[in-house]
Amino acid sequence: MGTNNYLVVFSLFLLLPHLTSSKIELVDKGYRNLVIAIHKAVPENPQLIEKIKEMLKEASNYLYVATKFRVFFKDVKILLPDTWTTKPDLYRKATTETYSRANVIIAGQKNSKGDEPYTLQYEGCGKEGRYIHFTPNFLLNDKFIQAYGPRGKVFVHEWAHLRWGVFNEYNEYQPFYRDGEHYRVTKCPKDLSGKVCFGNDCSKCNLENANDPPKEGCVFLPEKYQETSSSIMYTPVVKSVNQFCNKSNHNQDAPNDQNKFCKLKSAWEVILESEDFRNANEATDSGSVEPQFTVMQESQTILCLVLDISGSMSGSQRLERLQQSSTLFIEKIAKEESFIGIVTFNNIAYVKKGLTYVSGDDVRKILVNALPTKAEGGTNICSGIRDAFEVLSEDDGSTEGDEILLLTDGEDSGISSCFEAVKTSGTIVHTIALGPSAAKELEMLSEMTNGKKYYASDNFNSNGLLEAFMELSEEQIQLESTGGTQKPGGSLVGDTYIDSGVGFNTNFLVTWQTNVKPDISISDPDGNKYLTKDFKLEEKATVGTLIIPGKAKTGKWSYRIENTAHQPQSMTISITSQPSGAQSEPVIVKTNLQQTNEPPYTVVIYVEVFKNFMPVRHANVTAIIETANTKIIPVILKDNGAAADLVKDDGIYSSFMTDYDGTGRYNFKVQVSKLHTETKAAAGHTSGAMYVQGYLENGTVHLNPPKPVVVDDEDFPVEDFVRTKSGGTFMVKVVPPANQDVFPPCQITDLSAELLNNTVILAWTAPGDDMDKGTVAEYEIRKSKQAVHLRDNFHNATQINTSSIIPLAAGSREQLLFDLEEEEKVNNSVIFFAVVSRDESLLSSDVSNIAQVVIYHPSPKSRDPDTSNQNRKLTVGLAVSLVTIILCSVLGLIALIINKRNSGMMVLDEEHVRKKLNIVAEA
Ligand SMILES: [Ca+2]
Ligand SMILES: [Ca+2]
Ligand SMILES: [Ca+2]
Repeated sequence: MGTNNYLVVFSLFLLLPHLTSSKIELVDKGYRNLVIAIHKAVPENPQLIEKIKEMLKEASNYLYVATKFRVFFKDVKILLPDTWTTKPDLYRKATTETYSRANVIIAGQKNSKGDEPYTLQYEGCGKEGRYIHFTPNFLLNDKFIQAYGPRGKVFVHEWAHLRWGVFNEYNEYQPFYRDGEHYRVTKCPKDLSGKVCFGNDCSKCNLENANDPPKEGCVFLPEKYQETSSSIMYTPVVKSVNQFCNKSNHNQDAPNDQNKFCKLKSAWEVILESEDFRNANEATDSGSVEPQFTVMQESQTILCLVLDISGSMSGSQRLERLQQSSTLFIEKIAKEESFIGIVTFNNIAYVKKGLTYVSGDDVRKILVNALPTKAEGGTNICSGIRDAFEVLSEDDGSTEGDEILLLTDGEDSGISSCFEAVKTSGTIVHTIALGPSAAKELEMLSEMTNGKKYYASDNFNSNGLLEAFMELSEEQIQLESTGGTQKPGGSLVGDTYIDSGVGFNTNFLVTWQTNVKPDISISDPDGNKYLTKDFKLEEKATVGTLIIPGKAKTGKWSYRIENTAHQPQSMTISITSQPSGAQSEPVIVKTNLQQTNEPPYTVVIYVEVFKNFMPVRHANVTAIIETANTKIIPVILKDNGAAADLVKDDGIYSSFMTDYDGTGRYNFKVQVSKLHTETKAAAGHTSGAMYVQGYLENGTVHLNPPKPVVVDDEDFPVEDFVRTKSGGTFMVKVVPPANQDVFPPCQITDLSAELLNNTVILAWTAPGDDMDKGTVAEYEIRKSKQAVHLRDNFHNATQINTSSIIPLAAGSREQLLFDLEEEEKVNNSVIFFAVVSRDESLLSSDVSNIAQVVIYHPSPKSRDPDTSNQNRKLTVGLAVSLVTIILCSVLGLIALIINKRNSGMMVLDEEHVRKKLNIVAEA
């Protein structure tokens, strides 16, 4: 019925990709344009450059073998920060490469896990990750090679996470799993040889007794030299390992992320399905795979404002807002010692100010005075860009590495005529589309140059234009940005919170609409007030700024802005601050938005909330989406490991957006806060290389130093904070028909199963009618003795009666209890479960993750009368917790069966088990 119609409609739904990191190209088997960037705070050390080169040379060879001669690293760019000494003879000037868009970052310390390399990866199986993170220490210090493997091989492990979206085959939190009457090591492939040892003693750890799980401290030590060539996603420490686990040797039983997120598929199968290989046949070895390196350095900012002054700019107070925001940019955001030029355009372009060295307030004033005050005529964006190229060439005859900030409201059919010139210019172009009519191709300029792209609606209250300008500053952290229309005598009132991680150059920026300035009052945490007279008011623009001298006091600040005009007017406030430089790193928020171009054509919003690269948990995160028709759609994002959110408590907050409002440019920002709640930053879930505790060589145990202890949450308290982050713009080209249900419920990813006596307890987070919104109509739950059967042939598996379930709203916890059938009560057998949900339009979700229970009757021997009371309790706890699902919700399990203070070794936490039993009993 509606389905065909729906497909036709959506076949036009080709959306611009939301560019998030540098685009790596694959040409003739060689990856090009891989950018490895060193963070500003890393002390200058040319040896780091050599170590990066060494690592990539080794990685290129290894990758070539691992992919059976399909790909290697052809062209690698190493980007140095501007804090390092400039050496024009050695380092080229960077063009469109930036640290924030780099594929690999070399930066500080990650978290309590110290120097462990990892890849930030949270969009799911087969999806590209965000970046790989190495610490300088990891690159410089050879002691890590023992535990992680040679750096080049580790790089390929991380590369597989980043490029192809495969996951780890080890599980730090669940190193062993029950398999019938035995325990097995969580590894791939099963035949990777080694021994499970307790320190040097390999006789104490018995895996052959289902009644007796491996003791705490028992670890698997692989043989360093063996025949097995798999697997890189387990560990490259073993010398012979140079392949990924494939269809024939993949271990589907291991409770690892690869099985969990990739539906029991092997890493190699997922890799072969990637765009890199989908259409390629096995290749033959063809010569040198040594990468070429270009060492580049960030340079001072050389930027040209390119401002639209066509006739339409005089409408909707666009020109006034352009003045407001450009003034702010020149006065507050442009860095001292940078160069700025100003070009305006309508039918033709005008150079209003050539490249000007920014030093001191007087120069800034001159630049502000050159801003346009009149709007008339047509729109020719390319003429503006061409004049900007001339301005940007004034310093060195070149536009390479320079930037353009293009602001336009205009339709311009000729915009593509300068695409080629822009592409070859080496200039980064940031675009701001103002109002609903700007040329559709505008954002292409940003995409082809790694620039940022924003959309600001004509809604004066939404502050989009100022937020866009703020985002162009690397140093400024936005705390608050809000606005509203006030009646005469009405006030915009609110609180904000300045945490100790920020506080320098704290800037309160107030805008209004008419020539009647408002009455402003700002109170610091001690009640001291800053009034209108303390603000610096711009002559031409309706904007006032207040910079708090020194470091703004930590704590709650309040503002009140009263409309003193005789007519209503719109007023906004935006509060920004800079890192205080204290020991405490500020909380950093980043946004990421993905549009799918296959059914069900959803938008997924992700927000990363980190402090010093550690996830910040339990924050309130809301995305504020402004549609093309200036409708505001708030979307609450969760870090609960359900629906769009891959992993619970990893500092990534996620949600689907299904609520469209017309085609065109949408704009979004996120508000993140943590006020009066306990929030901790903690060592979170990561996709990274495994720290191997030791290895066997000719039968002898070689132990590595113990892995740095995972520090407890208590060591990283996060104080109250607020943040606002502009996410930029995305284009919606087709919207679903308003009267048709096109969105199925989202896939359930956190199904868990437990067995208590003979009762199975299934639990999951409810999806909704439309992805994660609303309520589903029904659940279909099936079971099988084989996990793969449920995955591949769900509808033929045995159905479980779900008539007792009345579905709850999306995000609620659902539970179903039912008894085992008599014939299922076979000791040491396994039953798998999966769920599909449907909405009232009969649209079905994907098959959920697969959960399992192991039927296990403790033998009478284990109830030995000699066993102490304490031990008996443990045995009961054991019976309950060991049958707990293994394939899903690995992290959720940790709390139940693993005492995390013990480095992830298996220890039954009695209290947790008892609590769990009580919960179940109450239910
Ligand atoms: Ca230049
Ligand atoms: Ca998450
Ligand atoms: Ca639906």
